[in-house]
Amino acid sequence: MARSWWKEAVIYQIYPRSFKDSNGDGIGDLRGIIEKLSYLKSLGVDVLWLSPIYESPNDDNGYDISDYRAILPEFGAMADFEELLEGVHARGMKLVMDLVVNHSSDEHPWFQESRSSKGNPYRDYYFWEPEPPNNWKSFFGGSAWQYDEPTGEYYLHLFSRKQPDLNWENRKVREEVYSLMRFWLDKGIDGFRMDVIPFISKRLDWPDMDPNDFSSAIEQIYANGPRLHEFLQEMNQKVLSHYDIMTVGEAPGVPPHLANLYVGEDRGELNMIFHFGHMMLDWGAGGKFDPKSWSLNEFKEVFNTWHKAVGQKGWISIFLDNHDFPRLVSRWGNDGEYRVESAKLLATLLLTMRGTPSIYQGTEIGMTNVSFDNFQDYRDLETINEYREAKERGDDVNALLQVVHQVGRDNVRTPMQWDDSPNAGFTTAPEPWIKVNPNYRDINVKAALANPNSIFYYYRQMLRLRKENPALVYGDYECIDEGSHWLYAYRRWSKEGEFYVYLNFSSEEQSGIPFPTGLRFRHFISNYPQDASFKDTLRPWEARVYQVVR
Ligand code: ISL
Ligand code: CA
Repeated sequence: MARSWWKEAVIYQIYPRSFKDSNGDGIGDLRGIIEKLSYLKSLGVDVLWLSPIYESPNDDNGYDISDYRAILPEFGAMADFEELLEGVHARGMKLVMDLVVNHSSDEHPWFQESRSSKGNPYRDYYFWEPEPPNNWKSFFGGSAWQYDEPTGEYYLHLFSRKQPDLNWENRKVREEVYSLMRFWLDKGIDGFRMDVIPFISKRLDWPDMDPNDFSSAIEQIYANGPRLHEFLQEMNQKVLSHYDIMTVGEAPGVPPHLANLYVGEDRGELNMIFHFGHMMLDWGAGGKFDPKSWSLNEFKEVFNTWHKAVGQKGWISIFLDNHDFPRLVSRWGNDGEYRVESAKLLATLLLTMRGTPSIYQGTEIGMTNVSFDNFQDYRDLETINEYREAKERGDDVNALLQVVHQVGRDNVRTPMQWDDSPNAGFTTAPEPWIKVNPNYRDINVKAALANPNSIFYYYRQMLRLRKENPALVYGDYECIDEGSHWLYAYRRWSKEGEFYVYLNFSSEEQSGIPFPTGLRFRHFISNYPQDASFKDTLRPWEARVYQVVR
């Protein structure tokens, strides 16, 4: 398989609003990121992915863009961006930006024009229908079709009403997108993370969805539309192939068997995708606010299936949390008694998997979910809309609050915890835009840096080991635990090395680890002190990696 820098890189995702406020207005900004570049470099990550920093009315925190070529003033000016890019490059890192072109903001001039009259030249930049042609639901509640007064027609929005879907059938729309991509690439950025890219080609016969199964609708109705790959190939020929960049498509609704259509090396589309197999394991028929339980075996099956599907032909990116999902330690680990151990176990998983790992801000210090007592403290429109709808339906909003504590997106959007001073050192303002997690006095960067056994240093060590061992990047992968309910064990190997990974996904001590016979193991890394008496036993949330001595 061809070697590439973007396969060997590790991504760190920054949610700028919540990372670091430099000017005391309670909102994270670009100069805040500049202040922390040396910190990020010392962690050992290679690529910084910034969630959107463009001009936006912030209905969906920047995922609704009103000017693709301007920086949101709250975040800074273009000069700050250029300084940031220079600072990233000066430290030998790279910068990837978010490309949100399935939809724009309704405040984008294109949409302002489009809605103004049926004959406007921008009318075809969006989808307009005299009546809703189907029963599609928006991701953020309610119908995906919104009536618009000026022309008396309905427009399509798969996300909020303020995020109208762009019409990629229109060549002019595609050219606009390619041109704005070149604008940023010519400034020297190193790639794009592409928001809901599988959704850009619509099924124009407008089939109905199964109203009781939102998860299937994503795959069968919204994603993987008829002209999708034609569009991606065109984008690649016209733009991507002219630059040495990283492209990673956010790919909800893409099942494993379609993966290589996006990322197969012979396809000329994207470098890799973020798949959602594990991220939607706990979605019930009603979607994310209707959660169901998941099992470790289903979780492992996701990784096994994706590995087989992509094989030697394509590449994926691995993530266990991001700005849309709960904190990884709260979701897949134990954020109470075994927070440190389980966070390190998950770091071991993330950084020994095949695929380019992506670390979300704060995960490197083991930040956890937050439980606000009051809906008033939530900021995410998804949560706010769900609350409003639940009230309208007469549902028990206290029960919903418990669900929000588990799955709400604000779990990962509370400010980055830098130290134990007020508001976690995120801002000098009395009130940040969203409240800090009250556990910041214990969980913060300053404390992590002062403790040699911290999660931070474990990440740093794991990042270094990954870099030193190409077998962990390019090597093959095979799950070897035979369906255990507590153990996730696998092997990674290539001509350059061989590793066995054992992860105890439980809060109990477990024995009976199926070590292979006839191999000489050398201890590689572990999240507990080494102790011969535990040779055949894994302590709660213990992660142990062995290297085969040849
Ligand atoms: O956030 C989700 C569930 O709570 C996902 O279903 C999410 O909506 C989906 O993965 C698409 O996400 C992306 O596009 C959205 C934006 O709100 C998300 O932040 C972004 O990551 C619309 O742009
Ligand atoms: Ca600020």
